[in-house]
Amino acid sequence: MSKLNTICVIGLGYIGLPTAVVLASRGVSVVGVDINKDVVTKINRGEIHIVEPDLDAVTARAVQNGLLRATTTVEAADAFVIAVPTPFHDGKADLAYVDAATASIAPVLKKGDLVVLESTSPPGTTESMTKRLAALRPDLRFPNVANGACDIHVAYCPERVLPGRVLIELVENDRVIGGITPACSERAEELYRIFCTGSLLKTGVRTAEMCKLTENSFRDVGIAFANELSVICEKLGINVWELIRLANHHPRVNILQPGPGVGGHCIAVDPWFIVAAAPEESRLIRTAREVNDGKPAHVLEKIKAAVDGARAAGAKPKVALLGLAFKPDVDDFRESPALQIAEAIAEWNNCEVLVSEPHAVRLPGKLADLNHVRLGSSTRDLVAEAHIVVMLVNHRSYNEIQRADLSGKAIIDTRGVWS
Ligand code: SAJ
Repeated sequence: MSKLNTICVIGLGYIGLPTAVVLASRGVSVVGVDINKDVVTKINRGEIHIVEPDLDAVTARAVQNGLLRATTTVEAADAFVIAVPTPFHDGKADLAYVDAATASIAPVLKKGDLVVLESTSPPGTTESMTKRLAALRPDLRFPNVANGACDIHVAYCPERVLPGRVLIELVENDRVIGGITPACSERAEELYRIFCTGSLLKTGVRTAEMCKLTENSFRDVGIAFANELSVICEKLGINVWELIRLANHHPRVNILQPGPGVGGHCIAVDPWFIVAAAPEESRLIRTAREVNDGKPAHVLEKIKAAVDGARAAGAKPKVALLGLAFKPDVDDFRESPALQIAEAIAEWNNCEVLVSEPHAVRLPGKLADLNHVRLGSSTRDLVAEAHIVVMLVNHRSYNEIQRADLSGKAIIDTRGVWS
């Protein structure tokens, strides 16, 4: 089988761009494709459009060395990696971007090429993609489970990297590779061997698709357990943080941390792919989603009670909200429960909202341009000014706020920082 000299990565987002850059850093010639002209222009200048530690320097080097080039149209290559979004709306996965990527590579495919789908996808998507390619290119033989012989190899290989550690985890994490046939898995293994130091675990295509969904659902169910415990403990007058610390001393117990809800574009979304594929059977997975999605409303009730209390005492309350990102120490606000909570409070219009978010230069979303919502630069000053302090995201920089700074204020601590 010929070497993979040129690789075309389609979708230059949170996964596609780092993958393209890491491949280029191993001496492979990479063409990155994105429909967004601004993204393409930026990358060709050696700059990046997302925030991820060290990605800027590695991208600049790859572009300078001539190994990474971005474009808006797909070009011929030895391998194609599809890393486009698969949003979930109205109870089902929207595969329009995968379909568009599939249609775009069909005309340039040649005998011996490899096609890998990385986008989070419902089981069966890679097989449908292969059938579509076969219909578009009747001159080439595509793989199917019944007939191993083929001109094009096709596999699914999910990404599993943690935002904030992408360049490390892309290289070091183990990867699951699901070829349509065993020969497809082996061909895809050649691609990941270029930059992965972790184990490359070969399996069937549907198992690989389901594996990604399973990993994120497992975490979602775990967080839901912690979130449900936090609500139970509140009712029973028990400190949930102490309870979890103690229970986790058991050698086979490892409870995750409660919070204001689950955010980000993966864990809050991927379990729905499983629920959509098997609605009747996915009882626990669905309930976990509902528990986690219900947590912001529960936090809001507590904040409302504190605001009503302060107003009854005659004050126009000032509420300090610490953190808006979807999790600590990132600047990503997608599906953020903290942002959802802040936007809901802003709509009440009955208190002044003081926001601390060290990772934002301006207020995101619906919070921008509201007179009664203010982004402060000093968290310490915001806390000093507030009647009510709400810990939403435990960014490292908030360690400077001690319990003593909160004396006389109502505290709603969703992360157990001061508990
Ligand atoms: N969270 C809690 N309690 C916890 C842990 C997390 O409330 O104990 C919350 C966070 O605050 C955040 C959300 O859950 O709102 C998700 O954060 P996360 O750090 O668990 O995960 P993500 O979304 O940043 O990345 C996940 C990872 N998946 C798993 O750990 C199984 C990552 O490896 C995946 O690559 C990524 O999803 C993805 O792209 O699918």
